[in-house]
Amino acid sequence: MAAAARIAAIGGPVSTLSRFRGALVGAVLGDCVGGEFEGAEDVPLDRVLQHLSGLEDDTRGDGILQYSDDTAMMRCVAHSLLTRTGFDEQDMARRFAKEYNLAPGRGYGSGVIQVLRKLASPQLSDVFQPARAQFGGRGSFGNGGAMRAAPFALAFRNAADVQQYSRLGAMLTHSCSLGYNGAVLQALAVHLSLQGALALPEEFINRLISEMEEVEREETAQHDAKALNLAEFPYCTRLHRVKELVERGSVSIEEVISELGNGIAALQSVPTAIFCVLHCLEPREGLPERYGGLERTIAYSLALGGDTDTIACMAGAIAGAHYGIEAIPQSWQKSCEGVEEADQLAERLYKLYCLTQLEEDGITMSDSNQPRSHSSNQHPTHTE
Ligand code: R7I
Ligand code: MG
Repeated sequence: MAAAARIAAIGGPVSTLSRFRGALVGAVLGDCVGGEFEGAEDVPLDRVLQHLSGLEDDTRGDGILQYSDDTAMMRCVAHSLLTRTGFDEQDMARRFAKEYNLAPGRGYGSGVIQVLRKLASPQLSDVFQPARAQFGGRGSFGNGGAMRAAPFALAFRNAADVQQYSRLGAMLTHSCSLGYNGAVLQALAVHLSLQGALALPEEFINRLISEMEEVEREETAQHDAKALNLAEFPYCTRLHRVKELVERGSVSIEEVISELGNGIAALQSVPTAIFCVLHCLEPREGLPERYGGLERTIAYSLALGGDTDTIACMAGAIAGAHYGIEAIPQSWQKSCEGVEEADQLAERLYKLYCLTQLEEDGITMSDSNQPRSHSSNQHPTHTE
């Protein structure tokens, strides 16, 4: 293991830039590597390890594992935040539609395709409207908003902005609160991880629970939970379960799946991804000793089966923000399409992030450098 990776593995200092790069590269890696087992019900650990050791084979060529809709949409989010130096719903919606049009075969969810087609219409003025029409007017609860949420944590410095804009960004396709609150939770987890909060895992999960308590107190969240026959505060309930499972330490794959889920719904995958990261902070039986925490997290996410690419993508972003880019094996990076671009986007988002620090410190910069909202409709309502 390289010296920097060793330092990251033992929890030593990881630079903020390294964390930014780790977050986006980790997400792309999880998506590409996880595609192999997407939808599989039973994934033996041996098969996961065989798949991962195949990445170390130099003769297989670069970029052989292609990314899916998770990365395709995450790229759109990052490009939009950078180009508009903040959130601009029109620009982001246009990019989603254009990307889908250019490469429709990336494995998009069957419902979201209708939204992306409508977003392509030049006549459309309210870009949140197509998402509101989904699933009989309730909106999607899929994990498509959460899978692309990481760049919001890199673009905005404070938790309130991360929450507000990750929510709006998700609402372009997912207007059910279970869908967009999954994106808020994922963005908050990356936000905390970028700040080194995983060094104290219990505080990390407690912070997420208390933030989500506020988020889920909202009337729409309460209403949606009831309409879908879920417990009140569904994300908080799952996060408490995550905490219990982490505290227990030894837990079977079957228990994790039955307690947290491994499905395409955001509620059945975002808390699961957070669990994967927390569980793999320590070495785990069955995983090679030479693996660092990032490798363990990705391998473990794949072994859960189900929506493996998306769970590994989300876990990869949170873990990558914790361990930093140096912890991600070069051979793994080389095997995945889109890693280089993700790395460049992370560096550019880091520069934007640093500029806002200067702003906050009172050093005047041009207005155009400050992340902000271009949103004309910051709080879209749920009525048509
Ligand atoms: O959420 P979304 O973008 O899909 C993302 C997933 C990721 O795993 C990707 O890797 C890709 O594989 O798909 O797409 P949606 O179509 O909005 O939601 C995904 C699926 O969740 C839908 O196709 C439905 O099966 C289900 N779903 C719902 N079913 C019933 N009622 C989402 N919302 C509802 C609902 O309200
Ligand atoms: Mg998926």
